[in-house]
Amino acid sequence: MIHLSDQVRERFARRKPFLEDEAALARVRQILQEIEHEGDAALDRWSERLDGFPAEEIPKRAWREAYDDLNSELRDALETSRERIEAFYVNEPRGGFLEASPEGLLGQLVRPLERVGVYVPGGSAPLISSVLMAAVVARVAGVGEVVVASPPRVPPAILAAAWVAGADRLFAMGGAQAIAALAYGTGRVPRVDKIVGPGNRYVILAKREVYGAVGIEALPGPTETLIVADASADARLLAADLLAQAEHGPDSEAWLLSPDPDLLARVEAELHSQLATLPRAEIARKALERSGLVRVGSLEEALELANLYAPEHLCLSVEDPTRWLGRVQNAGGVFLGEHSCEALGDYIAGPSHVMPTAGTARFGGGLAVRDFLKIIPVVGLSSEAVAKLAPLGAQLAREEGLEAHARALDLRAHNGSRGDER
Ligand code: HSO
Ligand code: ZN
Repeated sequence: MIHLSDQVRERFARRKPFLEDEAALARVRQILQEIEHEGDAALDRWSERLDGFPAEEIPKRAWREAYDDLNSELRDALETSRERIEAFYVNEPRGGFLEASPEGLLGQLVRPLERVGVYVPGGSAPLISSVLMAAVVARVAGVGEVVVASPPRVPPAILAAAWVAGADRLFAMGGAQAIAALAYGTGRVPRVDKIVGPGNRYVILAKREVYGAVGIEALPGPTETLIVADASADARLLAADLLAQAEHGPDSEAWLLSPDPDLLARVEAELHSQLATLPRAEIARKALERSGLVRVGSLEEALELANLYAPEHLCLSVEDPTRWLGRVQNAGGVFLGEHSCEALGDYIAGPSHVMPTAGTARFGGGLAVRDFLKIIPVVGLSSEAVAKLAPLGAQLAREEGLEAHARALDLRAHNGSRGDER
């Protein structure tokens, strides 16, 4: 399981979301087309065929009941998670007007989106935290209506989380059919302006296909972590953190990069012993087979490889982690030191755990308030500013060969002296 750095370099450099599965893409396109044209009938047909149930809206009353049925410790944990997400994002710029210049009114109008869809994957582990990690951020941004979609049967804990997050509507529907319904709208499902949230390959392909009809934040998929560790790290904690990501699914990846061969050997032994009692050991083993432990020449090389891989989660389990922060270029989120572990980030630290995967951290960041806003430039210049700028604009227009533009500007340049000419 221990690789050398040059064995992984090529692989790290070639990462991208799985977008080339032709069979899956053909199926997704069929689902999208049918739902766009037939609406609810096609939505129910695909939902029954793929998930065993027609799509259905679950009323808020049921969310409330699910919440009331939770034990009080779990309710407290959910509330604290929500409060910490709110506190983390509340200072990000939100709605309003950003003034660029005092020459009249020149600036940017910041508007929250009217309606967003939050996709929450189903699968063997119902990720209740993912409801909060997207819906609460949308709420903080001031989104008008937050519509959650999750595959049937929706577990009660997901309903309870939607209640705590303050979502507005929830539909039991999953996969490409849920993305289609949110993107195009059906009789029952309202059309949204943007869809956010992670998913499997069908969801990722569907999100990419509907982009344009609707916005998407990114294409988050199977989770992954990359830990950089030096001799100061605790092998037991490292193994626990690797397994915490590996247990998500066989497509997940968990990497440990270290220049210390003794540490790598100790972590390998720890993985074996911790796997022995892990309920999801089979899944974790598969994920670890796709990833693993890597011996690097130095911590510098580890950081270089980490930037190449662009992990969703970069964990720095080294002596003075803050010192290495300056070297981080590509990562969805950074976790400093062996105690600020990724599992804290998954649930309760504050930042949304919806982060870029599959190398997309090269160009995108984690879900945040700005993903739920749009910015509208406003131009309302004073007449002095117009008189000064219009001749310059006219020159540029004539250089482009666009005479009508130039004339429109000429008329403004003389605006101030119109009275005198008469
Ligand atoms: N690690 C996942 C989030 C999650 N973990 C939810 C547990 N529950 C993607 O960041
Ligand atoms: Zn996780």
